[in-house]
This record gives sequence, C-alpha cells and structure tokens, in this order.
Amino acid sequence: MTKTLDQKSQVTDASSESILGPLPHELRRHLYYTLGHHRPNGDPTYYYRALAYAVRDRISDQWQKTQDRFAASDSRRVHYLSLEFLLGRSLNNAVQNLELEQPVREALQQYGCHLEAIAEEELDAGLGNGGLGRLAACFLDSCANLQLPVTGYGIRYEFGMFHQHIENGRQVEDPDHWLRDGNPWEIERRESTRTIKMYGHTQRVMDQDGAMRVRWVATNDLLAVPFDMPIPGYKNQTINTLRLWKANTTDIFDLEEFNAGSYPEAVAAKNTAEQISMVLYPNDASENGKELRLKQQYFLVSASLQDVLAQWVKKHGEDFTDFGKQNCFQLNDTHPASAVPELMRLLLDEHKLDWDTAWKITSECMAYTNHTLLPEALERWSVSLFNRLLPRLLEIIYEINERFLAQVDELYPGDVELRKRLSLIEEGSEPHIRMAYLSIVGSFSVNGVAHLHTELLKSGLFADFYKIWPKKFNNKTNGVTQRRWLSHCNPPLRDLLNETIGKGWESDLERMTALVPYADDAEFRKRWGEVKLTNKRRLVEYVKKHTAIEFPEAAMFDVQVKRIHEYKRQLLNVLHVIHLYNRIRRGDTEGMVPRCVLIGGKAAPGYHVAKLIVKLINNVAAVVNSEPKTQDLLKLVFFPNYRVSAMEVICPGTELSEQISTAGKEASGTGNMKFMMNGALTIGTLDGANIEIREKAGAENFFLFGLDAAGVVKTKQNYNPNAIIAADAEIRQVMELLEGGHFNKTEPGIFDLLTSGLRNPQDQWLTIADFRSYIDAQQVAADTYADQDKWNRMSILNAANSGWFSSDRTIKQYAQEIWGVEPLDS
Ligand code: B1H
Repeated sequence: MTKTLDQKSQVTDASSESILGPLPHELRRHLYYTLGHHRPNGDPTYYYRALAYAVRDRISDQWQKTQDRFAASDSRRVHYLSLEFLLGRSLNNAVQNLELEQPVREALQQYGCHLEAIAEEELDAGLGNGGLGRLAACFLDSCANLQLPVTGYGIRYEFGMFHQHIENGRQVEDPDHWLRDGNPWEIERRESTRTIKMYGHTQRVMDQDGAMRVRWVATNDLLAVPFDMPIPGYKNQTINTLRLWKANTTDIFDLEEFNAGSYPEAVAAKNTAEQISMVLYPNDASENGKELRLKQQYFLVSASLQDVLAQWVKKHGEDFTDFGKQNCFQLNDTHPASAVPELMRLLLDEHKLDWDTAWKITSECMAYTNHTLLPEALERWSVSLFNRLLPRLLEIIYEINERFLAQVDELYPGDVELRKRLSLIEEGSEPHIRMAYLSIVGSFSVNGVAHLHTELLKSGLFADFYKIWPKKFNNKTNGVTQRRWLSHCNPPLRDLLNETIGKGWESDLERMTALVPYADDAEFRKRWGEVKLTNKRRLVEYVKKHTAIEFPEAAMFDVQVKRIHEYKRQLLNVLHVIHLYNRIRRGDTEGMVPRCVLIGGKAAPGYHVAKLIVKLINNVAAVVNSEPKTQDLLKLVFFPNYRVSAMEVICPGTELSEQISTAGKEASGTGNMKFMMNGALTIGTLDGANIEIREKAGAENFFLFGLDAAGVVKTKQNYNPNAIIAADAEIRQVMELLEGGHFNKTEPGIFDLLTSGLRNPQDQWLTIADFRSYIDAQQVAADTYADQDKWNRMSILNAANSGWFSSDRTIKQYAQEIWGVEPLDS
C-alpha cells in the first residue's frame, strides 16, 4: 500500500531517522554545507564542529519531546537560577549519554580521525569560577539522568573564566573568548526574548478598578535573548535545557530618535547593553560590589522569571492560584536573590495581584542554597546603588522588611537589638541590603551544602533565623556526577568496574559497594594498581606537555587543585614541600617515598595574597626541580590554567588528594569527592564534606590531621605561631629557608607578606597551628604508600564507598525534600 502525502509528512515530522542520514553522511554534510569546508585539510577544529552539529541533530527530536512532556504535565517544575554553570566540554558527554560512541568512531574513520583527538578541540565552557559553578553543572546532569523537570537559567557570558598563564612565576590573565568559533550546542530562541528594565523611577497611579498601582517608568530598557543548551540524560531519551541569556539593545528602531549626526552614538549604545553579558566575574567566594555585577544578577533574574511567568500565562491565563505550588526557584547562593523582590514586582505591578497573595506565592516557591560562611563572600548591596538601578525593587524590599520586622516584634516584643540584627537593611553611614537575609525571609527552604556547614549556619551565621524558622533549614550534602567524573574521565577504571560489578553504577553509584569484598582479593588489588598506573602515565604525559617537567611514574602523585585562596591553604602544602626538600638537603632520606606534588588553580585577579602564593609555588618548584640532590625523590609543579577538562586527566592519575582547608571554612568541597571516586586517598582536615568522606571511607582509610572547627575557634583566642615555630626545629628550618630568601634570591623580600602572615597571631587560617600535625599525617601517608598492596586496598575501599557522593543522591534529596517533584518518564 502506498502512503498518502499526509502520512508521509507526519512520519518525517515525528522521527529523526527519516530526516537524518547515517552519521558518516551527516558529518560530511555539516563539514561541506554548514561549515563550507569541501576540501578538508586535516584541521581538526572543523571535524570537531561538524561532528558536534551532527550529534546535536541527534539530540534535537528527543529534546523537543522532553519539552513537550514537561509542558503537558501538571507536575511542579523547578528553575535552577545560577550566575554560574561550569559545564566544561559537551561532546564526549553527549556521545556517552546518547550511546553514539561506536557510530561516531566509524564516522570519523573516513577522515582518519580519532574521537579522543577531535574532542580535545572543544573549548571548555568556563561559565563559572569553581565549585559552585561546577556543582550547578553536575546538578543539571543528575536532573536529566533522573528525568526531573528542571531547567537551568544562567548568563551566556561572551568571556568565561580567564585563561591563566605563568610569566616569571606569576599568574597572568588572558581573556577566554570561548565563543570565538561559535557554539555548536546552543540554539538561539529569539521568539522568547524578554525586556529588562533598569534605572528610572516609580509613580503611583489609580487603576481603573480604583486600586493604587505602582508604575516603574522612564527606565533604560534592554533585551534578554535566550540561547538554549541541551542537557542530555544518561541513555534515557531525556534532554533537559539550560537557558542562557544574552544581553542586547532594545531595538534598532531607537535609531529613529537620533538625528543623522548622532548615528554612531546610537549604535554605540548597543555596547552598553551588551556589556551586561560580556564577562564572568572571576571572584570565587568573595563578593565584588560592582554595579555591573548587580546588573548581571538582575538581568538573569528578571529574564528568567518573566520567562516562567509567560509560560504560565500561556497555559493558565492570569490565574496564579497554583503558581507557587507548581513552580520552584532554587537560588544558587544569594547571587540571584533579587528574584524575591522581582517576582513580587511582576505579580503586583504586571499581574495586578495584592500584596498578601503575591507574597504567599513568592515565599512558597523560592528556595535558597548557601555555599559559604566566609564574611567576605556575603553579599551586601548599597541601598543607594539599588535605589538608582532598581528603584521599584528597593521599595518592595523595604516593605518585605517592615512586615518581617513586625512579625519579629510579635514574637519578641521590644527586643530592639534583635530587630537590628535581623533587619534586611544593615544601618550605618552607608546602609546596605543583606542579600542572605532577603533570601531567607523570602524562601521556604534554606540549605547548606555539607553536614558541618549546615550545622554552622544554624548555630552561627543564621542562628537568629533558625530560632524563628527551624523547619526552613536543611542540609543537602553536595555530590558530583559519576558519568563525567568516573565513567568518562577514567576509561580503564570504568572497564574494570563493568567487568567486576556490572554496569549499573553509572546511574546508581551505591552499587560501588559491591567492590568492598574485592579489597581482600590480592589479584584484584593488583589489577587496581595497574589501572592507576595507566592513569598516572597519562597524567605524566599531560604534565610534561604543559610544564616540561617529567614526573617519575613510580612516585606518589600528590595533588591539590582548586581555586587559590588563603583558607584552602595551598601555603601549607608548599611549606610541606619545603620541609621535604630540606630533609633531602640535609641527607635525611632514609626510607623516603618519592613524591610528585602538583598544585593548580586560579587566583582572583585582584587577590594579591593569592597571586603571591602562586608565585611562591612556582619559585619553590624551580628550586626543588633543579636541585640535583632531589633527583626522583621530589618534584613540584604548578599546573597552569587548571579547568574542568584538565581535572578530567588529573583526577584519575591522582593518588593523594589534598583537602587541607582551615576547619570550618570550606563549606563542602567537591573535588574531594571526584578524587575519592577515582580511588585517591585523602589527606584532610575535619572540614566540609571531608568529614562525611572519612565516615564513609572509614577513619582508617583517611589521613586526618589538624584542628577541628571548635579547635579553630578556641585556638584563635590565644594563638602564638612564633612559639610553635621556635619550639619545632623542622618548622623553624622551613621558615628560615623561606625568610632567608632561598626561593627568591633575585627578588629579595617578595614573600615577606606571606611569612609575616604565617607568624601573625591574628592569622585567620592557623597554618602554623596545623603544620606539625600535617607533617606527621604526610609521613603516615608516605609510610602507607611504601606498602603498595595496603595502599591499593585502601584505595579500593575509598572508591567502593563513594556512592553517597553522587550528585544523583543529592538531587534525589532536593527533589523529595525541597522541590516536591517526581520523575517524568519518557
Ligand atoms: C563556593 C562560592 C562563591 N562558596 C561568590 N561560595 C562568588 C561565592 O563570584 N562570586 O561572587 C562565586 C563563588 N563558591 C563554593 O561552593 C564553596 O567554597 C565550596 O566549599 C563548595 O563545595 C561549593 C559548592 O557548594
């Protein structure tokens, strides 16, 4: 029977197979017709781009179907608002999740290319600083894996995290123009463009029905244009969306207002608008206070809320009765906290609801995650800046505050001090808005990111709020996706796991516990060691390529990669390297275990001390690596431009994971989890998620040192680092080398700031207080390493017990305990 035309077109609309040819054909088609590259000259970037388009095409139909499924369902929907999504590369992730590896390899064969080499061509999407941004990316992956109706909302920064290179030992920043060659993964959705207001002033006007309404007028408007990135689920036909906003001028029509003479000025105005999505602020765990940053925050928030409201109105009209029950906005730290007053504004001014109804909806659908206790990272915006940029939002914040303080007064009548402490406005010569407090008051859920962190929030920073609303507070210990951080980045281990415990761990990491009995199997321990060696060899090549230093493969690979920050104490790590170097110099090498120390990470460009630490690491490395006596016993490298794709090589090859922050300062950490999954042992303090890692791995499989959070508080009352230095000969010798200028012979005095900081009784990070304990724990680690069989056993038990640290577990908890959402099966 022949098909009618109608039937035929239905078929073509519904299934990709009928439109898309076989992958080799599609690859060639994109090479020729999308990229105009008819005579491939072997330039791998073209193969990468053509392949990315061909893979994206295969995502497209499932993506549409997932969105249709979400739209048709009455399930609650979640909108994850974040100023950062640190995605890294997308090609391998898509190939893995869509099960395209074989066809892709075959398609590339026609050009004699290997997938590994082609994948290297992709620039990292570095739209984040560190842990907070990467967490958002892992969360999206897990949401897609679990088929949850969660959309990410962020900013499409033209320039992501800066590139770092090292000149004379110092960090130099270069712009990251990651969109230079286009982004094959994104789809521009002009039809969903939103208008964003800024500046201007407010007016009160009488409504037709006699109600007083506020209008925000004489504003400077700009446009938010969405670009959608697909977030493929793992072998489950689900494609979720990350919607990234680009800023644009309102319209070319504005030009009509200018006379011909002002034409260039009119076109130049385009720049001012586009600046908003131009560059990611590169401060990790510290606030900035710049007007442009507040604009970015509001831009993201307003565009995203309007987007969600527009979709709501399309389906339900102006009936918002169930909006709060059907939607949840998860605020990734306070960076999108203006979502609270902005949703109020949209409901009050644009959709004409009354205050109580609007407030009920808002506080029913906002949820806030806190990621840090560091005072320098707590966002406060000056009232005067807010008043100038977002006058209507300031009025709303004032009203939220008044009503909230009235509630406080009812609970604790006449407690003026409490009122002051809890006010959303910090008084002073320059009043500021406390964004964390605004987030708490406006949200139904406030969560920390590891057990200790949440406890410290409740007992310290947010204690007054905890007293009022104990049920709002909850913990969600962070996690990472094992699809990227084990399966993709560690093929030798993936294969060994599949062979040993079967494949289910890729979407259920708890299955890794099936490995536990194998820790007692000598043959398996040997194979485990061989896998590690394979990964170490890969890392050796990588380090050689990027630093010209060659790590001896038999040494212990000791790694600290993360943002450079005083509280993370890279300085403590360097002090230990100097200690080992000093031992070698004085001939105390009996039984010494060869060690290669790798440190990587970026310092915020304005963070002077952090940049000096980078310089110190490089200077110590230069001396250590050129000292003939150290031979193969000790190497130190600073790995430049640490980023997501670098971690994918570093993590599998690491044996000792350095998690050495001052206790109470690292909210969670997530690198610690990636290392654990890949079988590294941790040397660490009782801080953040380290505590849970140690619990899961077993105390005997973790190298613990240092003060705990309570000990830190106590020690600070009476801290005397100089006495500690004077009393410990080895510590004293380390300080003498540093202070004697041994590592800066041609640049005298440059490290004085660091050494005087270490000796300062006010030193917040208590580096000297923990140094002896750290040296001793490092010695235990080295002694353990000398017994490779024992080490492998401990390594297996770490990986086997890492199931808890899958972001799938974290997201299930968010879904059940905060969001109230269920999987929407395909
Ligand atoms: C974390 C930040 C952060 N906490 C301000 N806070 C930023 C603060 O650009 N800014 O203004 C950027 C980032 N980042 C990290 O979050 C914590 O330090 C880690 O301990 C934690 O693992 C991670 C994810 O929860």
